[in-house]
Order: sequence, then C-alpha cells, then structure tokens
Amino acid sequence: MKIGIVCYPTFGGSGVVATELGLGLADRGHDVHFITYKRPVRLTSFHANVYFHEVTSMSYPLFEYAPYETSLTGKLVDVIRFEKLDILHVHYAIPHAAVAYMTKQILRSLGINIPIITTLHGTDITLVGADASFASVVEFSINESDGVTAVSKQLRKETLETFNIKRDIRVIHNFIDFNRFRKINKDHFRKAIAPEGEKILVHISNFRKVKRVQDVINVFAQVAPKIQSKLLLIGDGPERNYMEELCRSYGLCGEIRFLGKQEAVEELLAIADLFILPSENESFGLAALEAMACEVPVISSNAGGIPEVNIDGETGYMCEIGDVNGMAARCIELLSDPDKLQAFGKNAYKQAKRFSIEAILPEYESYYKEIIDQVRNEG
Ligand code: GMT
Repeated sequence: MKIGIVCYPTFGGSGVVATELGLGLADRGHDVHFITYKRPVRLTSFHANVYFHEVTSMSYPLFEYAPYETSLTGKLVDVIRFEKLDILHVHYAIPHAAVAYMTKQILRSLGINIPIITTLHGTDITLVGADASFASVVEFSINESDGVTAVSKQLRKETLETFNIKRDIRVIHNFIDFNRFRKINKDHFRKAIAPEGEKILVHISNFRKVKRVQDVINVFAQVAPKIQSKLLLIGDGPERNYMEELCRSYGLCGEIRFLGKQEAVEELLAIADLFILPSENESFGLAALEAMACEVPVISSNAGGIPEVNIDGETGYMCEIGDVNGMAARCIELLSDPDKLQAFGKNAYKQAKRFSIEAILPEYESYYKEIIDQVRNEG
C-alpha cells in the first residue's frame, strides 16, 4: 500500500505512535509518506520506502497567524495526487481530521476518492477537542472520516459520550517495539546518576498541567527521607519552571534532576526502578508502556485508559488521581522489597508483550484494507 501519514512531529505521544507505525509499515514493505511541518523526532535515519514531505506555511503581512491548515491541505492534495496514495491516516483530530475532510473534497472534485482514517489520541477529545471553540469541527470531521480509531477502550467511550458520533470507532491500542525498548545493562550510567546505590524513580512527560508533575515531586518528597533515592524528570513543557521551584522549596535539588527532552529514553528507563505517572487524564499512557517493556513497574493514577495498561497489584499500583500519600506508600512498599520489585518488573514486561508492535501493527494493516474496500464499494 501507499500510505500517507499526518501527525505532530514533536515529542508528544501521538507523533511517536504515528512515526513508529509508519516505520513499522515501511518495514513490512509499504511505501509511507509523512506529511508535516517538521521531520518527526523519531524519524531519524534513512529508510528506502519512507518519504518525508515538509509543509511550509506561507507568510504574508496580512497574516497575523500563518494559515497552516491551508498549506497542509494543499500539500496533501499534491502528494496524494502525484504519489497516488491508497489511504491517508491522520493522527490527532485537531486540526488534522478537518484538514483531511477538506483534502478529500478537493480530491473528489478531481475525480479521486481518497480513504481517510483519523486516529484519536486523547487530549484531542478529552481536553482540547471538547472545548466549545473546537467541538463542532471535531464532531463533524470525525463523522466525515471513512474510518476512526481510538487508542483505548476508555477513549472510545469518552468520545461517544462527548460527541454525537455516527461512526464505528475501532480500538487499536498503542504499541511498543521491543527491539528498542527492553531491559539493557547500563550499570556505568546508573553509577553516574546514583553513586551510592540509590533507587531511581523516573517520570517522563510533556510537563503539561494534565500530567500533574507536582504529584511526582510531592510523592518523591515522602519517599526520599525513607529510601535513599533519586528522581529523574524527563521532558519539558509549560509546568517546568513551577516544578523547579517546588523542588527548591523542598530542598531536594540534589536528589531531583531535570533532564529536559531526551531522545534515547530507553537508556534512562534501563536504570529506572520505578516509573511514576500520576496524570489527571491519560487516554492510554504510552510512556508507562515504554517503562513496562524495560521491566520497570509503574505507580500511576487510575485516569482514563491507564487501567488497560497498568494492572494494579501486578505490574505496579494504581491510586486515585491526586492521592499523593497512597502513591508514596506504594513506592516505599515496592522499593523496600527487592523480590516484589523484581516480580512486578517481570509482570510489567509480560503485560507489555500484549502491546508488541508485532501484535498491534497488523490490526492497523487490516483496518486500512477494510476501509479502502469500504470506500471503493461506496464508489
Ligand atoms: O501525553 C500527551 O500529552 C501527548 C499526547 C499526544 O497526543 O501527543 O499523548 C496522547 O497520545 C498518546 C499516544 O496515543 C497516549 O499514549 C497518551 O496517553 C495521550 N495523552 C493523554 O491522553 C494526556
């Protein structure tokens, strides 16, 4: 198949999933065209059947805001027409589903019927999409997509509760590539971060409010006096400055390290003892899955689709959103019992295997075929 993929090229989960999906499809012999405003962060090396089309927004004195959607539409029409794509798969509804609709209409006027699939990732529904300024556009463009997928059962449910959706929504979970995410020995690295044999807690996110990074630090402030430990905070975003202030107010700057955005997160997960994900909302929790693949148990909230990934009492523990005391107690419990910590790590790995790229990617492939046939039959 010749597949077009539109996504955000940044560090967010939706861009990561879209890129890994495209690369996985390319490995299986498909031609994959990424169309976005910047090379996606995980699209690093050359691949014979992967193409990247950069969208440039035209500037003009009249435009206070460059009309990116129009530029993206123009680029999509061009690429689909001339590369003869079989299907267009857009990730994150805003603005991509609406752009896809416009693209489809233009191509229809040129005698081309391009099948469109929209994948819902989470905040495009639960946070941003539900905002009154976007809701009507999101609802319309989901209904106008030929196929719609959601990354968890919970996200599917929330989408159906939030909008008047007339389409079936297929659940296709996030996935993980074990060639990249697996337990590897990085003892020298561990020694550099934790020279006294301290335990290492890790959190990775985009430091938005929805991630409740303050809970990670408040949890750590309870753990540190009981267990010799270090906290690695990976990622960056709007909450970072407040979080640095919070660390200072606890006097924990020596124990907490802000590592900023990192590409090789698997190397950091290799030295982690626990992963903390206290989100207010999380449609799936790809970051937790990446940790679990590296045999790191997860202490999380029970928000959104997290219970589909983290199994309470087996692969980690789940607490109510904001239950800092509960999460701290669970961290202390696991970190003080090496056998249990190791057993939970093994369970986490086993659970992560359910979401291996080999298991999930064929689901996308057969969904593509189904939607292409459906559109063909519609005429
Ligand atoms: O986690 C984020 O805020 C980034 C966001 C995105 O859209 O880039 O991630 C969402 O999509 C990921 C991949 O499908 C999911 O694993 C994350 O759970 C989801 N984030 C939220 O729902 C907050």
